[in-house]
Amino acid sequence: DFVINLLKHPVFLDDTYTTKFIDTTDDLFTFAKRQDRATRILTYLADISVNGHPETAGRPLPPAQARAPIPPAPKAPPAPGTRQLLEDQGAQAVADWMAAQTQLLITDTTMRDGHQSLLATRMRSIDMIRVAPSYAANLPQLFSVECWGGATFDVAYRFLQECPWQRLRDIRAKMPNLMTQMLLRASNGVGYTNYPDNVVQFFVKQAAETGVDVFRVFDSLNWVENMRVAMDAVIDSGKICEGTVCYTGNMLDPDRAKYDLQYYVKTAQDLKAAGAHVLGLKDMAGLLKPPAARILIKALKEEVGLPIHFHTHDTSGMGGATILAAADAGVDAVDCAMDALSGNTSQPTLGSVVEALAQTERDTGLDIGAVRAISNYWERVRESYAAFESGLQSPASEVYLHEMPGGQFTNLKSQARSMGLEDRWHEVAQAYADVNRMFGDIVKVTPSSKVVGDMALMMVSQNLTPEDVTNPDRDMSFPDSVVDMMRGNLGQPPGGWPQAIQDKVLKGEAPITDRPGAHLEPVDLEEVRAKLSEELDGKAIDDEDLNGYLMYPRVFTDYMARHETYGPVRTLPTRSFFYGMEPGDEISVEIDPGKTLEIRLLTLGETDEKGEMKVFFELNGQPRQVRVPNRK
Ligand code: BTN
Ligand code: 3PY
Ligand code: ZN
Repeated sequence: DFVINLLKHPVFLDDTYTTKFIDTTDDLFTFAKRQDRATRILTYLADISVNGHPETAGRPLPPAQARAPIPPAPKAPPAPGTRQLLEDQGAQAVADWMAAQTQLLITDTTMRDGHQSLLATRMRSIDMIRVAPSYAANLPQLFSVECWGGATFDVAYRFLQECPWQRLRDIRAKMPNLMTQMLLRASNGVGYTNYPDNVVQFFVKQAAETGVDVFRVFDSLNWVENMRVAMDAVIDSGKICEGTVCYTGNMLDPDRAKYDLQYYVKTAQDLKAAGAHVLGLKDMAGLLKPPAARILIKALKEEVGLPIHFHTHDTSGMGGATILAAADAGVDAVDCAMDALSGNTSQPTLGSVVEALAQTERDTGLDIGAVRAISNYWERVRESYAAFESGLQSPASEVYLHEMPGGQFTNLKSQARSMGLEDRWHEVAQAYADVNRMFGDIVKVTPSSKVVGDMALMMVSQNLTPEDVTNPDRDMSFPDSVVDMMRGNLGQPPGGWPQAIQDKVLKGEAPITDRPGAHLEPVDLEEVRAKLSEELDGKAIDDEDLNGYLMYPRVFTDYMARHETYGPVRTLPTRSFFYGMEPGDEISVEIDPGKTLEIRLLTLGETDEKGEMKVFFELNGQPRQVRVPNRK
């Protein structure tokens, strides 16, 4: 029946359909027991209302008196911004313009790193899309809005039951004058492992097409050799390639001479030679101190000659000072998060940087009133995510000991909690530092940071000292991620891996020392597409879905299966998504532009002998009931 409906449908006949068409065209499903989207959404709401959401169980609740977030009204039609410059004149013109500016350019990271670092990456698309028009209208001077990549890609599928590509497409459409920005882990794509070259190329091409303008490309060991495939793909797409060096260690400390000024200048020069339009300086843990920033930025400006975009985290509480020092030294652009999602493991506070530089030659040109109004929106949004707050109470200088990235810190802490190690957190921090030293002092950022974290947790949980781990006479098995990294599968750190620990981990197996991608066969994309389509009952697989599958096969197919049951739950308000509804509650859900469901929960019925509960709704004024298992 479905196939007949599909074959007869006018959109199908004129060949413009995709999987999105099937998902958004209910009349294809009117034949059968297969449920329409409204019923699927009611099923989801009933299930969460009866059983709760597994991710918020036992976690702090949003404040009882919390009010719905209302995005600030757009003050004017969006003025032309960086996006127009990119579209009209291309990537190099944007880079030239950046370098010629006197104002300090600002990237807002709230929609990516801000919530990745404070709320375990759990922010839902609807909360971003609703405020995107306010950004476009009221802050057209922003350099870019970081809203994609990093951990947001898999978390969207895995935990939020939404399509990351759709998020990108929607944000892009609502901010036609601002450049969107993503974080790309070079050959590791948006995953934790090295992908075949053609998968990386296919992913970049799709991201550019769906809506990314600026690609911040980094490698988790700063190995430029392993960044070229991704960088070339970005350059070929016509978008901006921000070739990025990660900052680690302590540049002014002679005992950490591996990462000294010369190291950064040389790596930056290599990135320029590899074709970067802009130099990214990524201080993922927030280790760059103000005096070192002055020296480093000045040297990079003079000796490399690319415009510089600086990223840091405020874990130490010193991030704002480092930004001001970098601004003094001539940095071109910096990353900040909107006030309500800034500070601690997130980026420094956007409004405060705007205020600090107002009436100086580096005045950002941003309207501080507009910043505050948008931040007030985020403040209310944040309340709905109380379950994902880390409980971190203050900045801490301990970050200079452990050097954990801001995006990993709260994550590792909750992993430690789930292993019963929360009250030994400071030991985990010390072990993390010890592991770094054992591994030869490496850059720690996804995925290398995850490897260090895995090893640190193992040491604390098994009460192992660094001497135990390095002792060649003491046999032990290492976490898979450690073995994989020592095999060379994340690439090479400067100077290679320390021989003794590598030998111990690999137990005689020979590592690779060239690019991991050189050992991976290209994937036959059409063959994978056909197999996936078959696995999904003949569903048409477009390039976005195929890319999702290539990055995360299981995560993607699990998502698709749940999508069959629950429908477009991305359109639910965040409160209802995580907590369901109470009898008497009423919500509006726009499942398509102009197509709104008015949903009211009437009552929860009895649980029957099969353990199922009947849940009574009113849907657009009509009574509807659905049955869901009562698992309580
Ligand atoms: C809807 O809102 O109706 C659809 C939301 C779910 C996204 C589907 S699932 C796979 C496919 N890929 C997309 O980008 N969107 C659809
Ligand atoms: C990521 O790769 O997700 C990061 O945020 C690294 O800092
Ligand atoms: Zn970051």
